[in-house]
Amino acid sequence: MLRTTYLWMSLAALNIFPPLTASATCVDDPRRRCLSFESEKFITNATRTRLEYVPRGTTLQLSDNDASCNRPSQLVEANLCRIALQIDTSHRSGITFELWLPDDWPAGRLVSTGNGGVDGCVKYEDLAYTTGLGFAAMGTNNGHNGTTGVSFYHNPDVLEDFAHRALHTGTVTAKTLTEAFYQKPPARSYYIGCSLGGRMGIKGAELYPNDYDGIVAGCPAVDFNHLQGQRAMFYPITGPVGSPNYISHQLWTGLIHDEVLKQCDGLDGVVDGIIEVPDRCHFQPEALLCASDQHDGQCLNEQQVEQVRKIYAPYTYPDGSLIFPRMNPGNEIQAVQKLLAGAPFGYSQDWFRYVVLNDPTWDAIHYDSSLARRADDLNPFNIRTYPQTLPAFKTRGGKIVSYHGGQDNQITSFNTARFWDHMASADQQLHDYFRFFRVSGMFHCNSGPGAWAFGQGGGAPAKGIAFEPQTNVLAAIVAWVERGEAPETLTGTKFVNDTAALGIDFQRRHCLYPKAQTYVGGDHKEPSSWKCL
Ligand SMILES: *[C@@H]1O[C@H](CO)[C@@H](O)[C@H](O)[C@H]1NC(C)=O
Ligand SMILES: *[C@@H]1O[C@H](CO)[C@@H](O)[C@H](O)[C@H]1NC(C)=O
Ligand SMILES: *[C@@H]1O[C@H](CO)[C@@H](O)[C@H](O)[C@H]1NC(C)=O
Ligand SMILES: [Ca+2]
Repeated sequence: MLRTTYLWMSLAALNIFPPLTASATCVDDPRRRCLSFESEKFITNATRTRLEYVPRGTTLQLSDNDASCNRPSQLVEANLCRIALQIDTSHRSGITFELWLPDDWPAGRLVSTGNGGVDGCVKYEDLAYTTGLGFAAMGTNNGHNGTTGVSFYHNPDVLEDFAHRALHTGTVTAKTLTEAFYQKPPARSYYIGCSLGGRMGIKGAELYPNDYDGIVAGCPAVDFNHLQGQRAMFYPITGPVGSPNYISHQLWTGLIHDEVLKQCDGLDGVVDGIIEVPDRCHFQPEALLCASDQHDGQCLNEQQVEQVRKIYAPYTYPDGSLIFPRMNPGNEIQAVQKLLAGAPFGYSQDWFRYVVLNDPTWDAIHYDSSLARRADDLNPFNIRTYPQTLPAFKTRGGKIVSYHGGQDNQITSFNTARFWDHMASADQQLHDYFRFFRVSGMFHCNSGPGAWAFGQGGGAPAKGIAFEPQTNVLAAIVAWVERGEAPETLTGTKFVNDTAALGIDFQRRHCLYPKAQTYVGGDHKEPSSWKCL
């Protein structure tokens, strides 16, 4: 600050700029500080691609962003300095790096944001969300542009960026530049991400324990190689659209989903479209088997029942050992869009084509479990991300909060429970630094019939709820790191019609795993009608 003021005074003394009124000077200072910041000088092998001062309320046009990222513009929620660099990570790879530095930075918090799928897309919505809360915020393209994995093909350096290096490079760079810009280092460093981004957070704790004080790792894609195998499994089971015994979208959404709810919704004592405790739901598809004289199309034949049974079963190798836990029942309406669409699942197909098999023509219909083993044996750059202990992260006082929706349609929540159990089996005190909340009635990372909005980012509504540890997961990790207040529950909010402006429909206090949400009577929309037992 002193340096900028001095610079400004000396430039003014040289009469380079026209005279300004006192108030104009105030408004102008942050802009000037921003536009004179030569970020690239602090970083090896970096090229500046953007430096702009962005006032709150600006809609940034992201016209050079890869179209497949589907982020053409972003509303900015704070006055900030936007810095973009291109940073080499090797002679044939690099990251697109964005750092947004708000004018007001009272708490000195830095947050790094994650990516999704197999993508290379900066989550601009998370940069906007967190800078709106006063964080300095960083995001990268994870080493490549766009939503496919084609860039991995014959370029292990791009793959290494994706596995761990892009985020770490971005985080270290962000720390350096944040300190240079504000003339003081970040007081705390956080991470927020979901799905692949959840895996990135856990990988950070595993490989770079000093990067973050607090990590929000939503619906994490941990045990990544097996996850890609499991998600490739569905297409050979369903076959392409129109295959013999193909189960149509209509049957999934109209018949099977309704039957899942019929069997499982009420198990928690309240028929509300939400399966509170998915562990208790063991869907029996034979209930839908056609009677011998039934010809109305609202039933399944034996082969279809067998398909559904396979789809909901734990995924195992031929010897019976587990590859990946079973899917979440109740996700059908969303799952038919991708995993059960009678088409290859893009992320898995890309992973096998461009990483595991090096064969861009490989047809995902030929997937079988031997390829899950092959992927996990290959395990490039240890992307697996399935640690049993995180000793260095724990020792330095790092904290992790994870959450996972109980009706997830892309990564089963049973895997996050398995992961937490896996770590708990090596550390009786795991809750001291790693807490997992099961969010009932949430699909993948957001949306669903449950109380699913809790400040997780990714465009989820957060304005209608307080930035408090009870109701906002980012506030929860901050409170845990900065004040030692460990979260006991995570209150989710269901907005009317999922629209914050329409007000709150209901809230629910999601339980700290392994506690289970339990109805104790009264209006089911009241949080007090439920207890974590
Ligand atoms: C990715 O896109 C950015 C623009 O958003 C561009 O500057 C960069 O060169 C691209 N990177 C690659 C590897 O194509
Ligand atoms: C940075 O650039 C120098 C000089 O071109 C090169 O020797 C070095 O390998 C580069 N480092 C990285 C990480 O790309
Ligand atoms: C709820 O949202 C749907 C879909 O966005 C919309 O068609 C409908 O009008 C909304 N209803 C209300 C009450 O706002
Ligand atoms: Ca229910």
